[in-house]
Amino acid sequence: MNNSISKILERKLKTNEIGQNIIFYDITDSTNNEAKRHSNLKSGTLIIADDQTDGKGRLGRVWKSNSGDEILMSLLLKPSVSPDEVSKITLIAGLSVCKALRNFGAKIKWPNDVIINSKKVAGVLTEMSAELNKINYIVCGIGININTTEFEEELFNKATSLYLTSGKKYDRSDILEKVLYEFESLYFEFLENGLNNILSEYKANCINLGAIAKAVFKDKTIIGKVVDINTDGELILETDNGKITISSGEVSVRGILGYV
Ligand code: BT5
Repeated sequence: MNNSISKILERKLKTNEIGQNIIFYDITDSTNNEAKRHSNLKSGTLIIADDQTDGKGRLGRVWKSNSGDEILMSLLLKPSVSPDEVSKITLIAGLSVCKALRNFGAKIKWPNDVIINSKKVAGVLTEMSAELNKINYIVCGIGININTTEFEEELFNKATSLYLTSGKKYDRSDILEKVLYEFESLYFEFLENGLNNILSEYKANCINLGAIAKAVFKDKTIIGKVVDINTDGELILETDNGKITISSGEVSVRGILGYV
């Protein structure tokens, strides 16, 4: 992607607010950091980069990229919602990517992974700046592996790209346009009605639902059956000791035998 991506994308965009202002970098530390540095800009601003030197996952983890093969993007958002609503933006972003990649058979692994053929093709990292009960801004970062031809050993068994699943290369601006379109409609629906009207679609695309899962916390692991996701976007796990409710902040959810 070179700076012409912004021009190409601008022509393709079917959104009203999301992505209407685009900032492009050949390389930056992290588009999420870049969005924070541009937090004075208007809501819906899109930061994209060809590569990151310090790509971030959740809980201090690293997001890997190969220059020019992925979509590395962050949206700056300034909704009037309370800080405890912010984790729901992660679910919306995951569902947007899943819908944009529906032709590839993409599914969601709660809360933030998009999966094709049991491997991760995309991830979402949502961050915010807030005061007591007021949000200053949210940064919703999304990484999608598009034309990546190979992954290093550590990711070999759990990561995939659109190229690796289909054998074809894609114009990243086409995929990006679809993601922004899906995101905008879900985001405005969320601002009106919360997750109420979104949840059934999220659940229909969620591979954890009904599966036995391991919820890995900092200090413990809990195994149970995923029986529901509630309107707060939390996972309900049925364990030997009854049902527990898990919010996305401090947990990784894994399949009982492997990553999914
Ligand atoms: C995520 O974290 O999945 C959030 C990823 C968000 C990345 C975007 S890129 C644009 C924006 N700017 C940033 O700096 N970040 C956002 P988490 O659930 O913690 O998953 C991280 C884990 O996924 C790592 O520990 C690896 O195991 C794996 N991983 C790393 N790079 C990957 C990749 N390119 N594809 C698939 N899996 C990857």
